[in-house]
Amino acid sequence: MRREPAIESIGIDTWAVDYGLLRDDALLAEPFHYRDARTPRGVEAVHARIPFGDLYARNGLQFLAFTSLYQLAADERAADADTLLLVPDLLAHRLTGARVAERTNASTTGLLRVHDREWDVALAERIGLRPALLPALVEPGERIGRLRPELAARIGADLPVVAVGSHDTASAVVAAPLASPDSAYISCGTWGLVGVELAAPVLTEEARAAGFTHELGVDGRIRFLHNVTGLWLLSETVRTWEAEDGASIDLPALLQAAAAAAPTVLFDTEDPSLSAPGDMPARIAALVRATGEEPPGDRAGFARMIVASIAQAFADAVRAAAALSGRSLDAIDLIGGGALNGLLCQETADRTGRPVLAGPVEATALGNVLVQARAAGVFGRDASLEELRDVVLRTHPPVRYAPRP
Ligand code: LFR
Repeated sequence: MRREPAIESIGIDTWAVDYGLLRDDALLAEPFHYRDARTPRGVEAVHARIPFGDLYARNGLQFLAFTSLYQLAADERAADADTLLLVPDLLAHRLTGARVAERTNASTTGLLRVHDREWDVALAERIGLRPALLPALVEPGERIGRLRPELAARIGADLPVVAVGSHDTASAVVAAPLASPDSAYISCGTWGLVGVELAAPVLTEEARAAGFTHELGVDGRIRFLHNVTGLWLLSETVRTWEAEDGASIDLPALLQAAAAAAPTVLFDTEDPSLSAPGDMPARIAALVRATGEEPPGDRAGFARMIVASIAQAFADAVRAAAALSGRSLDAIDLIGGGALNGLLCQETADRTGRPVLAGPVEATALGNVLVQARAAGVFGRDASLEELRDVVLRTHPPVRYAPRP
C-alpha cells in the first residue's frame, strides 16, 4: 500500500569538506568550492608544520588537496570568524539557528582524530586555527533544532531538523545493501567512492600509500575508501561538446553508442590535470597522446574510453580495498547515479571479475531518509544499519551485472 504521511522532519546532506565561516551568525563571505584554484594553496603550509605521515596517523585521511584543513590554512578569513560550519551544518544553522558539526562530515575536515573521533584541538592550533571555531559534534539521528519561528510560520509547519549522515557519501553507504560482509561499495556520481565498511581503522603504511581514507559512517562505522574520479570526466566532456554544438546531448543515446563502440586505449583518470573544470576532451586527448597512443576520433569511442578508464580505476581500488582490509570480495554494490550507466556497471563487473549489483540510484537520499525515519521511531530507535539495509533491498532490488569472460 502506498502511504504519503505528512513530513516529519528535515535532514540535510551535501558533498564534504567545504565550509562557511561565520561571525555573529553572519557569513563572512561566500564559501569556496573545493575545485577552486585557491584550494591547494594550504597544502605546503600544513605539511611544513606537520608531515603527511603524522597527519595520517592522527586523522586517517587519504591525501586530497581539498581536505578542509588545507583550505583553512589558506583562508585569511578564518582569523575573523567565530564559527566554522560545513555546508550541511551551515544550512541547518540557517534553518534552526543551531551551530553544530555532524560527525560523519566532520571526519572529512582532517581535524577529527581517527582514534576517538573528537576534534583534534592540538592539530587545529598547530596549523593556526582557533579551536573555538569548531562547534560541538552531533551524531546522525540527533535533533539539531527546530525551524526558526519565521520559517515555520512561512511553511505552516514547525519541523525539527535532524542530523543524518550529512556527508552525502555517508548517507549513500547507509543505503548500500552490502548483503555480505565481503561486499564492497562504489558510490558513484561525480566521484567514485570505492571501499568497504569497517568497524576499526586500518592505519597501515600500505593503506596510507594506497590513498585509503577513514571517513566516519553512520553508527560509528568506518568508510574505508579511496576517492576515484568518477562521472565528472564524462559530464565535463559532455558539457564541452554541448558548448561546441550549442545544443544539448542525449546522454542515454551517447552511452548506447559507446557500448557498441570498439574497446579502446585507457587513460589515467587520476591525473591531476583532470580535476579542475574546463576543456576535458582536449585534456584527456593530451594525456592519451602523451603515452604514444591516439584517442578515438568519434564521440562514441571517446565516451567508451572514458567509461572503461573509470571502470578500470574502480577495479583497481576495489582490489586494493579488499587486500588492505583482508576481505575476500564477493560482490560490488554500485550505488548512486552511476548505477544508471549500464556500460559502467558492466565494465566494472568485467574488470573486477565480480558481480556488480547496481542501485539504488538515489542511495544518498534514501540513506538520509532512513536515518530520519529511524530517529522518528519508524523502525524502532535501535534498528541496526543491517535492518535499514534490508528495507533498501526489499524496496529497491538491485540490477545484477555478471562479469563476462
Ligand atoms: C561526493 C563527495 C566525496 C568527497 C567529495 C568532495 O559527493 O562528498 O565523498 O570526497 O564529494 O566533497
